[in-house]
Amino acid sequence: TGLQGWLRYAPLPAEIISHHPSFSHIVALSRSETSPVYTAAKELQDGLKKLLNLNVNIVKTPAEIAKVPSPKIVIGTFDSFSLSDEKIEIDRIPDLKEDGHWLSTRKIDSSTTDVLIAGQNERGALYGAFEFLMLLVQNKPYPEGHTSSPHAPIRWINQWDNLDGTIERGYAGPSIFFKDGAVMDDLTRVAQYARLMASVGLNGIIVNNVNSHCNLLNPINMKGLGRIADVMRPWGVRIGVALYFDTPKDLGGLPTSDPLNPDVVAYWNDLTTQLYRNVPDLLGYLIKANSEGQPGPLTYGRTLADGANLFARALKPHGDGVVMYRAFVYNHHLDESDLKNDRANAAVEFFDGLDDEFEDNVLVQIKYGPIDFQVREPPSPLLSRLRRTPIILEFQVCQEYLGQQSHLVYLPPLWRTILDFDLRIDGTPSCVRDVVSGNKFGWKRSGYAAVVTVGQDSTWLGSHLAMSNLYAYGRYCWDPLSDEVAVIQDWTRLTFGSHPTIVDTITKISMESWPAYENYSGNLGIQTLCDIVKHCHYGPSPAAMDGNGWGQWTRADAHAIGMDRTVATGTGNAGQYPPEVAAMFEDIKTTPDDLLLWFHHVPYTYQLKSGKTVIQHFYDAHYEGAKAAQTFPIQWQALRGLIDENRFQHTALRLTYQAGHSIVWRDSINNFYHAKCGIPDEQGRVGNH
Ligand code: GCW
Repeated sequence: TGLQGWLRYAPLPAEIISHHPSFSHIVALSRSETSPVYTAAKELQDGLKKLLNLNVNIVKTPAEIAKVPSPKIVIGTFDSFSLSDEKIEIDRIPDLKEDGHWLSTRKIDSSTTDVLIAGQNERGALYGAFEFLMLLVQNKPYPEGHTSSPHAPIRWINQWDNLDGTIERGYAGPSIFFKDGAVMDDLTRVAQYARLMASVGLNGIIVNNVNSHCNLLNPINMKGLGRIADVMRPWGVRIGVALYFDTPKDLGGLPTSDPLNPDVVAYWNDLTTQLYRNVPDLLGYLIKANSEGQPGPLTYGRTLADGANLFARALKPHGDGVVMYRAFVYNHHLDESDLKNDRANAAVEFFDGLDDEFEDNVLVQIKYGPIDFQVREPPSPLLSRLRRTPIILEFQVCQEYLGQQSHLVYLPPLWRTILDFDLRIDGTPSCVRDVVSGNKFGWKRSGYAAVVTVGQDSTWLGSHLAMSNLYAYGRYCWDPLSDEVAVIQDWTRLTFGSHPTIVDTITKISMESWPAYENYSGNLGIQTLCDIVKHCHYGPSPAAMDGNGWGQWTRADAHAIGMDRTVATGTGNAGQYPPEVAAMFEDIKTTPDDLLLWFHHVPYTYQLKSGKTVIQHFYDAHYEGAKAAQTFPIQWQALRGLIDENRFQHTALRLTYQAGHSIVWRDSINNFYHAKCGIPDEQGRVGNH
């Protein structure tokens, strides 16, 4: 029951069906059966059958088209509309961006109306078809002359799949892409994944883990990658790959992988030519280098720009392929005894002075926060530093530090803290979303990537409710000003149905989920207090958040807690932001409470703006968070009988587990800090178990 995700097309009630025209034909203005326009026509055909019980034929040759009676649906690009007899007044339609679409109707007579769906390109037409279907499912009115364009051109997914079929940070079974060192023979699930992506406007995917392997580009896998691209292309999804920097040495047998060595350059050029033979519309290369043990240009005494440009030049002769060079470069053997050491400083330090050094097809891919997908972080300061080099902002849909799909955490409210943050670059309005879209600095190509580790599990991510985050990710790439309540309501209606109890319950628990998780996992910007040392990043382990080389620290002792990141007395990280933001974080009085311990080291008795002390806030927040989570399985009971038993039970089990685990979190963390500082809980709850 999970495979269709939010694209279920459950039959509409008879009284609603009777209000819809009985379309008999879909006119696909496309000759090719692998084009996204034709895919759209087939999707419409399938949707109309399931939703309205209509048997609709697809026609595409001019002779057939001429004979088709109304009411019909006509779909194509603006260009194909102009070339056909299906004329529309294009001059009156506002300009659309790449991948944009236009939905409208054409009145034939008093009782007959055609539906028109036009795309700025073929992919745009497919997105228009999905919008039409989603309006239909939700019984929302069909718009007259409605246009929609994406906010950013890059709307991509990063899978962290390994060639052996395992998935790094995957919580839903083995890979749908790879098995035993090679691309899977059966790519049915890959096509279904592309369909889900297309339905929310996602147009690209990097199919393998950033911790890559040289065998990715062996001759057999080159062909396999070609097959993946062929399966996803009809859905308007292009593929790219993550490279292993030492491939010249480890696969090519060269003595070095030095990016300036002519043999290395020739090797990558050749490999790239071969790859383009199999994937002619390759998106490009994603690079994790000099990070967490990966080799990279610094290994050979070269700069990060030398490394990026090596691949950029290899790609250039073949098309519009880009290098996505990750900013996630840091020393993971950092010495905590040095109070100046700070992993949060690493990205700006490593990329300092490189803004003018990259080829024009290099983008820097930056995680949303300076550390690593924590429950709350300020935006990465590097987001304010690059002007010439466009960026990709990296989110994480798989909830590595956020309960790994065993906890419901609806992510858009967290994403909005980043997207809506005004960096005040040059003292002017600079919301992160406007930097990322390319508007701020006039970049032509920039946008979003999210780590999504779907696997073979029939729920895709390991939990039905976690899929709201994948859906929402697409919606936010398209429109970062989307309302998070409206998005979860849409997803719920599409996934579970429109009954008000269903929509209200799922909306309520989803909206309560991130605040609850923050409350019981790590407050005031102290990070998700999970197990860093065992590397599972799951479950409470506040002790593991110090004394590790990873640089994810709290600096908690018997008296005080938090990282001093000020310029005056700390690591200087606050000073990496533009002046107005730097001043806000430098001063403890203007630092918001929810990031207090991210930027300041304070006694447990420090008084917050709320009037509470830090330690009492900890105690109270952990009780509040766990209390909220206790209500989730109870609220869920309202859905019994309103949705299918299978998804009801599957979700009930997870929410019950979450409720229990939130108590484990609450007590572990409260007892840990109580033991550390000895300050009693004003309400006498902590330490008495
Ligand atoms: O969050 C960390 C993860 C690693 C991951 C790394 C990265 C793929 O714990 O598993 O490696 O980030 O983003 O490269």
